[in-house]
Amino acid sequence: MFSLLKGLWEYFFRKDEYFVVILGLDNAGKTTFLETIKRRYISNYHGMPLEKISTTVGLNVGRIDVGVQRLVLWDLGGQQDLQTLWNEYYAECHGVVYMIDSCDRHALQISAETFNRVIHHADLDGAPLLILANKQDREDALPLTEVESAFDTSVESIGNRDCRIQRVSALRGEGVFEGIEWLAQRVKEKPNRPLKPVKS
Ligand SMILES: Nc1nc2c(ncn2[C@@H]2O[C@H](COP(=O)(O)OP(=O)(O)OP(=O)(O)O)[C@@H](O)[C@H]2O)c(=O)[nH]1
Ligand SMILES: [Mg+2]
Repeated sequence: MFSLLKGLWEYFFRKDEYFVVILGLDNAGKTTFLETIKRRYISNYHGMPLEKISTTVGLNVGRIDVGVQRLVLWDLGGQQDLQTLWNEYYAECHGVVYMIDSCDRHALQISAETFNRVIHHADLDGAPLLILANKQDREDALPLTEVESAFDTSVESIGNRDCRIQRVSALRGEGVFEGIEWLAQRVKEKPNRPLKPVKS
């Protein structure tokens, strides 16, 4: 009887855990995005003021519950010498957030090439891709159509995996929640690798 009740308890209160990497060049706004997400989804979370965030050298982790799903978000440093560490996280990853600085015209092409390299990695086959054109609160931000055209060369490599590109302001929290909820839905519907159930 006890094991039946325990089984039922676990069935109803079990959360599936999905791992998501947040990638993009340095200064794109990845850590700001993660902090904004944590403030929304973690009750009583008091992170550091957004304007005090500095460049990431290691890894920032966020665990959030979106409905019955738990997302573990890995925010990695985007500086060039740190990018070599990114692929150490791919083997466990269910989804990718790729962050672009829409105001940095000079870095846009490099960002697109970096994205192209990321999506060619075999460990990310089938992983849904959420591409965020960030800093859209600024007047000098490129419109989404211009950001999109820089990423056109990746269309073939994206193939039929789920992909969404949208405008956001990580700083103001505009667009970010719709984005993360879309990704949560996609990883749930078509997981690219086995899940690790966790208890509430
Ligand atoms: N205006 C504006 N500034 C932003 C936005 N998101 C981030 N920033 C600013 O961009 C700068 C870099 O933000 P980070 O979140 O540290 O960028 P990052 O991608 O984590 O950078 P690395 O850790 O070096 O890879 C900071 O000064 C942020 O305040 C945004 O949506 N709008
Ligand atoms: Mg960072």
